[in-house]
Order: sequence, then structure tokens, then C-alpha cells
Amino acid sequence: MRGMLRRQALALWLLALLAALSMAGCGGSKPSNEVDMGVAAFQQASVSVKAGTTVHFVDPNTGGTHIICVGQATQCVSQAGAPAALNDPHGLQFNQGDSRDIVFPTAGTYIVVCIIHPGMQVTVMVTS
Ligand SMILES: [Cu+2]
Repeated sequence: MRGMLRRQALALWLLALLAALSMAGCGGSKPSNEVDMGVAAFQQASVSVKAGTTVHFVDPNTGGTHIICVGQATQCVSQAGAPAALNDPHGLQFNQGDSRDIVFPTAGTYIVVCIIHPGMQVTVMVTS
């Protein structure tokens, strides 16, 4: 009887430890394919995804209006292999609260800029 109680206590302790570990693993951290927009800056400098998978662009309710595209500085410059939505010369507008999953079909390195906010850019590295 004593031994059984001890085993149960040990099992409970292990369960608690596992729960704590799994919560630590996702304690507020974002998915690795997520790019967040602040008021005037991307919150990540770079993101890496596999070709054919999505980058999750999020403009939170506390963000701002952004117009993003593949480009340089505050200009859209189309690039072979970039997603069509981001190769648009007018860019893709995000308003506060918007989020979009954009598929990057082709391996390469793409600089995504915001044409409203100078210096707002994120490097998307797409691996094969
Ligand atoms: Cu912006």
C-alpha cells in the first residue's frame, strides 16, 4: 500500500513536470513562420520556411496600415520566384487586424518591404 502511494505520487509529479515542460515550450512563442507587423516595423528581421509553405503575416489590432511587397527601401521591385501577391507593383495592403498566409513557392531569398514605412523590411529565406 505504501509503495503504491509512492508510485502514484511519483506519477503525479512526472505529469506535472511534463505539463510544465510543454507549457514552457509554447509559452507565448510564435510559430516559426510568423511575421508580425508593429506600428511601423516588422517584429522579426528574418524568417525561414520551406519552398511551397506559407509565411503567416500578421498585422495585429495594435499595428498600423502597411503596404508590403518584394522590393528595396520603399519601392516594390518584382523578383522571379516571389509570391504573386507580393510581386504586385502596388503592393499588398494590410490594415489593423488583418492576417494572411502567403505561399512562397520557390527557394530563394526575398526582401519584403513596406512602402509606407522606410526601413520596415523582413528577409524571407525559402529553402528547397
Ligand atoms: Cu508599414
